[in-house]
Amino acid sequence: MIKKAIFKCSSEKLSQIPKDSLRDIAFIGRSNVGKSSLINMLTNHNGLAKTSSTPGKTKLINHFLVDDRWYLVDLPGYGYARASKRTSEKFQKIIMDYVFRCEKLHFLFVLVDIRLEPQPIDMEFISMLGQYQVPFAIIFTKCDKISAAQQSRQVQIFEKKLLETWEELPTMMLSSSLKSTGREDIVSYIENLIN
Ligand SMILES: Nc1nc2c(ncn2[C@@H]2O[C@H](COP(=O)(O)OP(=O)(O)O)[C@@H](O)[C@H]2O)c(=O)[nH]1
Ligand SMILES: [Mg+2]
Repeated sequence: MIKKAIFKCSSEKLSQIPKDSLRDIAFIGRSNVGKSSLINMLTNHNGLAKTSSTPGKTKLINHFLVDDRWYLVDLPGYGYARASKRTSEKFQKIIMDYVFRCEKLHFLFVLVDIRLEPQPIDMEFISMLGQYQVPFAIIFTKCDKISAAQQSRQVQIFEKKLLETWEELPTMMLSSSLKSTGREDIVSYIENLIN
């Protein structure tokens, strides 16, 4: 259970993130995927991460100190650059620096909108996580928007897509911030990572 979550700092570059030895558990996904809503739901703290219906608002790395033990990290969204751009331009420099070069990062949750077909930018990002061996799991968001049957269908389609390039599937969890679905699963998963 998460008892206390407090805002620690916003960073626009790696040199500004906390310098202590506490581990980072970070959340990333395309803009508008429901990242801020999920963070607020997990921490039971409605105003913690700012939610917005305007995509692409968060450009900074936000650290929240949880129970004085670990950092929950809200990363900027990706997915608004055109597909023709090079990878390094598609994902902002700060995302590249943090996700692929920062040792403070202990585990990454990649958020995926359950309603969408597998998006090339998500698949590309996930395959880079494989190349760089960044430990991650997938959280499907906004599950309240479709039926249980549709949810399993969407997950199956996603799994099939992943199995085109991956031998093993990562952990996948379902969530709805609106209904607080997935809260216990995700929080206990994090507790296992931290303990
Ligand atoms: N129905 C539903 N809407 C959601 C859910 N999570 C987020 N949203 C909505 O999706 C929009 C984007 O959410 P936000 O958390 O700001 O996304 P972010 O850009 O990834 O941080 C907002 O209008 C939210 O109210 C969810 O679980 N269910
Ligand atoms: Mg946000």
